[in-house]
Amino acid sequence: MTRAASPVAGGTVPWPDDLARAWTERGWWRGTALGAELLAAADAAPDAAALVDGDVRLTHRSLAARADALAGRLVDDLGLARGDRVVVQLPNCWEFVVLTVACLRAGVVPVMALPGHRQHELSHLVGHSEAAAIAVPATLRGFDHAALADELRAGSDTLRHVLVAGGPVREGHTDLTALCAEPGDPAAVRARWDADQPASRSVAVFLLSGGTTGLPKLIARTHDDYAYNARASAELCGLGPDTVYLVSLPASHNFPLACPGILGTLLAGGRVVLLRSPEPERAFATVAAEGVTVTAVVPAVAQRWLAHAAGHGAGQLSSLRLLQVGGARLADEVARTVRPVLGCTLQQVFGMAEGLLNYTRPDDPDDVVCTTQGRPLSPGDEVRVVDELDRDVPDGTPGALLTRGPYTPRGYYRAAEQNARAFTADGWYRSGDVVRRRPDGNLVVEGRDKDMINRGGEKISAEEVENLAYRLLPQVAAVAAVAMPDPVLGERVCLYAVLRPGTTLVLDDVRSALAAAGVATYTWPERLEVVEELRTTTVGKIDKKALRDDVARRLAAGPAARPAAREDAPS
Ligand code: OOB
Repeated sequence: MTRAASPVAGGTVPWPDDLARAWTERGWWRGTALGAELLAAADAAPDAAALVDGDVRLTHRSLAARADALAGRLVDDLGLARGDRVVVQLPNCWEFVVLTVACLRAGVVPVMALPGHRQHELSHLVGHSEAAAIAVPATLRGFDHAALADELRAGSDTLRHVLVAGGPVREGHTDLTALCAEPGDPAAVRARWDADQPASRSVAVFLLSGGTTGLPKLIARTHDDYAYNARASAELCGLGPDTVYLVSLPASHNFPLACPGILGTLLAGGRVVLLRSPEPERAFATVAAEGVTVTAVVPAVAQRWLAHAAGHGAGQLSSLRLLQVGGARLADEVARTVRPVLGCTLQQVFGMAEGLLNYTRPDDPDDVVCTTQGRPLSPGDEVRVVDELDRDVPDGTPGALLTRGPYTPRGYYRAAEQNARAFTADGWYRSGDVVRRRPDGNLVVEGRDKDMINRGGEKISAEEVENLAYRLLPQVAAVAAVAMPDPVLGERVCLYAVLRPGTTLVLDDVRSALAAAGVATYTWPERLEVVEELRTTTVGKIDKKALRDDVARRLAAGPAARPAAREDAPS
């Protein structure tokens, strides 16, 4: 039996009304639906290319018409209603963009899952969002997403529809690619949604938190705030109708989605080119073939591109104007090589799905671009750098970053307990990042005080890895997941374990148990240290800093101690 899900609005934490009014008066919030803004941008250059995915090329007119048509089909054929949730787990394909715009037009809320998520994460997302539908590829990298979607549907009392992109489509599933077809009467579908728009303060999309506590939390981004996020980012980056933006990071991540990403490029009347992975050979050829001007990568990918260019030259990148790098800390030495080796301007981006975006500006001096992670996007962004007692520290002193602003929500979706910890009473988000503010306002990320592991931009909750270890491994008496340094990805997961008497455990046991439980591969530990005890701090907490130092020492001790590293880089 399916049941009706509860309304989204009940689970969100709105901004104070006086601020919402002030931001509207300043023109940051436009009081319109993001889908309507996208269609207005499409009207300005209907015949220009908007979307390129392999052989598929859609004009702005076609993208808009397909999105409006799909919005109608979701409502009329599938019975979805405004405010219903759709978990979106698609690779970088044109259907992802049509579906996202369709959802924005109809007021159906996409929940932006990542392609790497598996049963463990997806069942949580479906359950917590009370999703009515899920969109997946049939198979991807050998994994049968359609079969998993069936399992999820069987285990859920809200999930009714499985939408499959790119076929083959089985009995009982809906062909998303077919639903994305051009309408017979574009003017009619357009008129319908122009006349019936979602409220600008309602939820436009759910992004996922990088996660420190357990499974990903949902971040409700409204039409007003997310449109501002994308529009202001596009303006800062100088995007316009001539922009050709390459997406090779997972499109559902905030960075390539709206910073300025897909949405910012479409709002600027530019063209979005989709690639399934940032693998340098294809990426370079695509930049050359499509005349790509802007793209976004994580530091690990930037390093692969730099290495590739060092070997093969950067001639194919001659159209590339701006390379955005963010998601994890870019080393200053690597930053300095971007212009000489790749021949384009570097932009560092220090952002979070929770809102705040910091950018170096395209015309900043080299010192700022290569040694800082930029400054806030909006004059409305408030940033505090504080000590353990939440007292402001002077510029130049590292402290915890707190933030509020016109595109930083005041709480996670339906998460009262976590909100009490992650947000102050007066609405500041505790980012968990340790930063230093320079007198010129630029921030330098020095580290973090949150229990998260940043594997090349993919965020892993240490607590979740530990919870799973306790649940799945009867051998363990105590565990701690910590970041170990890695030259390529920055960090990988190392698991420390104290075993019960008479038991043994090797890394393969840990990984097999996680595989059997359907846990996303990128979160699996890549090294196991079995120890007699876990050192604790004076207050009795596991001393993670000591463990991080310990594994770093062991790694430095020599190749024999290196982890059985997987070859896969972040995709
Ligand atoms: C981006 O968003 P999330 O939500 O996946 O992760 C946010 C966290 C930040 O709190 C910080 O710990 C880390 O990722 N981070 C960086 C960074 N950019 C993000 N740490 C150091 N240097 C940077 N440049 O990662 C994200 C969202 C929008 C745009 C760009 C990145």
